[in-house]
Amino acid sequence: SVMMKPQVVFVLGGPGAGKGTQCARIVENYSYTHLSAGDLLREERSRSGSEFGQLIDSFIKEGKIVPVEITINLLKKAMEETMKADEKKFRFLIDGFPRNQDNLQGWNTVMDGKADVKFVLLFDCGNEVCIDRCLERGKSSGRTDDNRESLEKRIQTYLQSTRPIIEQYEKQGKVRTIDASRSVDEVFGAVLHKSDFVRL
Ligand code: UP5
Ligand code: MG
Repeated sequence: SVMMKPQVVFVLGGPGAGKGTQCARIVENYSYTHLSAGDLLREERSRSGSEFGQLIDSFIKEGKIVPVEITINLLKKAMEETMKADEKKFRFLIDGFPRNQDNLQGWNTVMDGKADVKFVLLFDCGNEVCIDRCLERGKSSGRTDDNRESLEKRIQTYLQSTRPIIEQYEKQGKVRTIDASRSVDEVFGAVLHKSDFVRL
């Protein structure tokens, strides 16, 4: 049998914009696998024997973007393992990546010719909405970056480093922008309207 080339949708948007929530909804309805770069980094941080635990921990708290060598290996491994377990699972939502020029270069270097990026799904909402959602979640999430100090830094990183990446994809006509400030159901309705996900 022939291995399919991974088909990728990058899912971007500010901290707390609802990337993870909407990816979960998409996965319930369509044959996509959700890979959150942040979740993979948090898993790697807590893996005993990881040589990167300390580094990841401090970068996340500071809202800084981890060097791509670490992130791309986690993503590549997760994609390979998914496809190895089930060759029909070659469609991926890659959530929270690429976040800066280093990420984009790393992706292009490692994945060149090995995956197709179909489009970027952008969850767009104001900084205040982002901050409020993360602070609310912070009451129970246990995430070390759901506090006001880290959030200010995450927002700055998003504006300074991630927005320019989104603009590059916009120039290629690859960005589908969703108003993420509405309810979860309304946002998901807009996702369905703007995307052409393949039914299960
Ligand atoms: N919520 C969701 N949708 C809602 C709606 N429509 N109305 C009301 N509430 C809504 O949602 C956040 C919260 O809001 C939840 O409580 C939810 O119920 C509610 P969620 O779906 O989790 O939003 P999401 O966009 O996924 O928020 P997240 O905090 O995960 O975004 P970040 O981009 O900040 O976090 P991520 O995990 O991607 O990255 C964390 C850190 O890891 C980064 O800051 C960085 O340090 C590091 N990182 C890298 O270095 N490299 C990478 O490639 C990726 C991450
Ligand atoms: Mg998330």
